[in-house]
Amino acid sequence: MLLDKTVSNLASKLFSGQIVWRNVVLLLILHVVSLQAFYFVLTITKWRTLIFGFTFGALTGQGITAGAHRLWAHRCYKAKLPLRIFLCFLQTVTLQNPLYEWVRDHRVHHKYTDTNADPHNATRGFFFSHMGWLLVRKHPDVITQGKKLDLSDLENDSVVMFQKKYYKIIAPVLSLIVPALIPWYFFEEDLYISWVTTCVLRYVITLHSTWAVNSVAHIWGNKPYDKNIKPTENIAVSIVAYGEGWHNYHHVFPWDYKAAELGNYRTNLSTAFIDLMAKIGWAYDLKSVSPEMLRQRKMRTGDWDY
Ligand code: ST9
Ligand code: ZN
Ligand code: ZN
Repeated sequence: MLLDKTVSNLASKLFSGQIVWRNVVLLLILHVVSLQAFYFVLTITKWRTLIFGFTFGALTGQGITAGAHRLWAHRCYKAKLPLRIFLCFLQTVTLQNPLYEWVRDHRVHHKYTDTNADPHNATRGFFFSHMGWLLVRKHPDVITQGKKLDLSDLENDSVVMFQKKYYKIIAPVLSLIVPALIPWYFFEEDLYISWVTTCVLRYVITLHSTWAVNSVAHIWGNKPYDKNIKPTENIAVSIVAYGEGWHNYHHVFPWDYKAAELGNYRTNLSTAFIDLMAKIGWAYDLKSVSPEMLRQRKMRTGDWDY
């Protein structure tokens, strides 16, 4: 069923000339090289390179979750300048579009979830919502509705606007060159092995962890807060995406800095990070939902059949 939908979606795009072949080719190369990187990881990559690649990659994930998502897209909390710079740096390394664009697409996703105006509309099937949406032209409704959004908070944020202005230069350098130099210089790692591990494999893993929120957590899982929408609660996604898989909750209460009702730190590493930042005073005004509001909403729209 899902496969049928994917194949027919792809076929109709193919014949209407809407496939963006540049992206198809780039993502294909990226995935083929990442398979080679995986083989190296199992055989010849130095353990220090692995530790560096894993730790650095894991940290950059916070640039998406605590940064692009909870700070900039939803304004769940406020952050002082050093934290905004740090999160912007991490998000830049993930090479997932400038914050301005990332946030704009995400806001339109929330406002028009799973309709034509949603960039990764999950009613178009698993593959489309996962990565297919980056391989084809956007539905015109995404652009029309996106242009109506208020993005003045981003336009007034010097960190976001600086990144937007220089993104095409700084992002490839920070994401695809600098990380490879570290194991090469400090651990005498072979430069190519260092590159495929710390740049290509790291990038592919972060992309799929992020994309899983739009695909897996819009298809599989339960709906304790609103049974009438597609987003679900999915623990596997929460683990790989630092707490962003409690997605039924998140779509109902997008302003909650925890993006979850319960979510201990193990399944919500972004909440752990934001709490830590609040302790040192770099994050403040953390917003969350009151138990009473939560109870009422669950009673009204929650799915009690699971
Ligand atoms: C990537 C992003 O992967 C992933 C985001 C996922 C979000 C998930 C969120 C879930 C929660 C957080 C989870 C975190 C988990 C983290 C785990 C960590 C361990 N509104 O875009 P164009 C305008 S990126 C208003 O070219 P096309 C636009 O301004 C990966 N306007 O559309 C422009 O106008 P103008 C790397 C909009 O031609 C015009 O429309 N990147 C909007 O249809 C054309 O824009 C890639 O792979 C809007 N929403 O092309 C591909 N959108 O000219 C990058 C557009 O006036 N993208 N406009 O400026 C592309 O190549 C293209 O965008 C395209 C569409 C081919 C996809
Ligand atoms: Zn969603
Ligand atoms: Zn969101």
